Amino acid sequence: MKILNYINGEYVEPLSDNWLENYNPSTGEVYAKIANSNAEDVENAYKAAKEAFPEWSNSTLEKRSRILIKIADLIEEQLVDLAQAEAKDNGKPLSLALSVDIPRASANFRFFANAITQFSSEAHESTGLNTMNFTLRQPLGVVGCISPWNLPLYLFTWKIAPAIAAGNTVVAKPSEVTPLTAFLLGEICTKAGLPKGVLNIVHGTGPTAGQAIVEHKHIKAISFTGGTKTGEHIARSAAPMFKKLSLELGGKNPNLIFADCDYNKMLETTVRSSFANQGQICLCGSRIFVEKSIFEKFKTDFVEKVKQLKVGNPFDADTNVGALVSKSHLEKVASYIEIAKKEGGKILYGGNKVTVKGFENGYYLEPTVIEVFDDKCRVNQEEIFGPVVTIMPFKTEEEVLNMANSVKYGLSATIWTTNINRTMRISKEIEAGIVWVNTWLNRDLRTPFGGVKDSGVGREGGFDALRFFTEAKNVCIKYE
Ligand code: TXE
Repeated sequence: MKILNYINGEYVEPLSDNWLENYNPSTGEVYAKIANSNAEDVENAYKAAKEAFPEWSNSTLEKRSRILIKIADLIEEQLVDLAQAEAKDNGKPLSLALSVDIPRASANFRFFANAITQFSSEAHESTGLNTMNFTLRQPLGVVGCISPWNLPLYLFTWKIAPAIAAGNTVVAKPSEVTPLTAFLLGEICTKAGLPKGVLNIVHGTGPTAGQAIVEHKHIKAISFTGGTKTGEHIARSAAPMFKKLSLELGGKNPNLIFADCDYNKMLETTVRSSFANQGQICLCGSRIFVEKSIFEKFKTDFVEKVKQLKVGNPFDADTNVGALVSKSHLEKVASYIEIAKKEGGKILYGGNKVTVKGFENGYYLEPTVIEVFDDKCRVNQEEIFGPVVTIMPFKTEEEVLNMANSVKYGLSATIWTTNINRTMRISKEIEAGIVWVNTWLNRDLRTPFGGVKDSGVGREGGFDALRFFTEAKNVCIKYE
């Protein structure tokens, strides 16, 4: 199988005839070749996008909205095929792709199809001066969208949908580790009647194809989700060109568990927030802080629940934890377990690679729970991005807040308490872009999504995304 670029509404081979190998992480086998595109392919994608821009940016909102809804419908119709593709390409449980990834990809298009019809700009009347100001919000032109491997179609469409809804045309690159569903999206867009060149999908590596998008002189904005180091590199390349940048980067999110919480609900959700998608979600709560009075009970109950998680092949209906995305990522995550041991952490459960019968070469790891004794240790400070969590007790609100804020990241935080005063105090003081109280991964697509500190800059979601993908222009009219 060949994963081709989608440029100007057609599937095309990379000009260099260079290919990468695409692995199935649950078996460790290569099952497809991926176009290894270079700057020339990106240039062709840019040209198609540039040509499509005038007509698309002047199309009616009704037309754009109708096409986006059609794309959403087609994704829904192809739910099972797309979910199977995602599970095969990424290693995640099929059940998760069926219930979360693909429905959310469809929801992204449906949401922005509606949002664009409600997006409006401001007017400022300077009373007494006979002046009227209004703001035009115009699409930027050709924009770049670069996405990671953990939630492939989900995050790819989270960028593309608002970009095209706002009237831009796009050059997009999915992760070279999980390109399959992005490849399938091309055909869906054609079927939905998206005009040629509005969305162009280029496959290839970050340093070559990705970098060519970032460095392209006429690509006006970059919306990126991925690792913090890559984000830093992209910012360094794009900032001198004065491009608009939205960077959604890593996280090391704290869970603050107080003794007065709804214990059972907390326990169940904390298992999910620790190990969903093999812990490979930037929003996973990888640092668990528990109030001292319930710490021992929590440890026992949590480990008991984690033991019940079944590590297995993504296609088994009862699999809870699938394969990690790649061999190199498995090795990276496993190396942190060794670091934890050296640092004096106590492995309460897991820590070993798993051999799954019939899938012996897949990249499986036990869900791992580590008790740490110093919140400054590396496993508690660095993003591991796998099925590994740390736990620690705390005595006071002040102490836990200090520990929660002690990392360089600031994406999300989860607080478990029934005390409304404490909820407010912590929500205001915690360094995070998203705070969940008594819930996790509860998303309303209208809300601003993004992080502080090394977790990125900018906000996606709702009108924030539409503002990012448009330029505000003030028009000031003096009248007599
Ligand atoms: O991501 P990369 P990687 C974290 C996680 C993980 C680490 C590294 O800790 O272990 O990042 O993962 C493209 N110019 N997250 O290396 O490289 C790349 O091709 C332009 C958190 O796999 O950041 C891919 O499409 N693009 C995260 C995308 O960037 C470049 C999700 C992301 O890949 C590029 C994934 C360049 N120079 C990993 N270099 C989250 N926030 O959810 C790479 N890319």
